[in-house]
Amino acid sequence: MSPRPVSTRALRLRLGAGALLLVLAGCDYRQSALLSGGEDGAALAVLFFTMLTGAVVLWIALNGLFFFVTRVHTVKMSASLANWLIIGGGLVLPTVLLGVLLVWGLGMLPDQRQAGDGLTIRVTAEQWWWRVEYWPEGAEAPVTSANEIRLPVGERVEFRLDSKSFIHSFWIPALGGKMDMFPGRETRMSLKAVEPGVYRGQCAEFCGASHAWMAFEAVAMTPEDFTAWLEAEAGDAATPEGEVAQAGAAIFAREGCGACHTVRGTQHVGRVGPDLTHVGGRLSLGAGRLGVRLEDFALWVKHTGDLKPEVEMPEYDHLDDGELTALATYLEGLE
Ligand code: HEC
Ligand SMILES: [Cu+2]
Repeated sequence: MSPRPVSTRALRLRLGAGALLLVLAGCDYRQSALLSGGEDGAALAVLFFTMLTGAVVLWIALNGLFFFVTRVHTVKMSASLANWLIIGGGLVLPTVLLGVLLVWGLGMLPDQRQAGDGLTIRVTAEQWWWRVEYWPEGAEAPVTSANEIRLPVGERVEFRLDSKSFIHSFWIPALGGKMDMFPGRETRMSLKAVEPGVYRGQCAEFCGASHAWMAFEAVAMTPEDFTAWLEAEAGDAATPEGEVAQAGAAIFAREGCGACHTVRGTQHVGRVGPDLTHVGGRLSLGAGRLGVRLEDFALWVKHTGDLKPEVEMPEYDHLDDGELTALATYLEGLE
């Protein structure tokens, strides 16, 4: 039996629906600029919806007018009425409307950069990950972390941003606007999260082969949870428990991972890659590339370059499965 012929129209519809599904499959509500988990995001969402509403109203009005004069009221217009329509509708109205929008939009910019309430988070963009330092008010040394931003709700947190070698852009859509990160020049912004939750940030400036894999989790926590978390984050790494984890720690030392990675409380003090002191307590691995299950750690170490093109970490594909499991157990235990 031959398959039922499909009409071109049905085919188009199906293709359209398929394409829409594909686009929607990319949706991650945690990374929506319309979610507004914070004060700044909410202000930008209002701006967006106002502009959207304005655009829809104008579109309907203009098409309505067009329909009216071409189908309903097809008498010839006087030249002076036509002139007034062009001057009023084509020049004065858009100038006034766009002017108001411009002033309103620009007026929001200083708010996005207002001073914080005490906590400063320094973020340096690297290829392709985020070096993160927490500076509570009056601190003499930072608490170093990576690839995750945690912040207390109800407090305005100041971000100081820069970059090691390329231009990147720091963006947590649900919390606020984006800000470029330049090598050798510090930029600033501030964010006030309101709703506790896990949001997603993403580099918003094309920076090379793994740009799309340069993301992070942003966790807005109650102030009490945040204080407890920061205190734990400031502490040294947990000592490996159990034979497998200890074997993993030995492999970590033998393979020279410490040349690039710091694990506080051990002899490993490398600064080329992310601080791994509490890597097991993070929500993602490789700047949002993988999860943090045991398999993810093993996969990362063995297939780094496949997972992230041009990554600045060598691949350890000479390790056998037992060694990889041991290493992964050690890393996962670094909570
Ligand atoms: C030449 C420097 C270098 C060496 C050696 C190195 N790494 Fe890395 N490592 C990096 C860099 C750079 C990244 C960040 C990659 C990215 O996400 O773009 C990274 C990321 C990681 C991450 C993810 C961290 C996070 O915050 O998500 C883990 C885990 C890791 N490395 C483990 C290891 C282990 C285990 C070894 C040894 C077997 C090792 N690394 C050796 C440079 C290195
Ligand atoms: Cu980028």
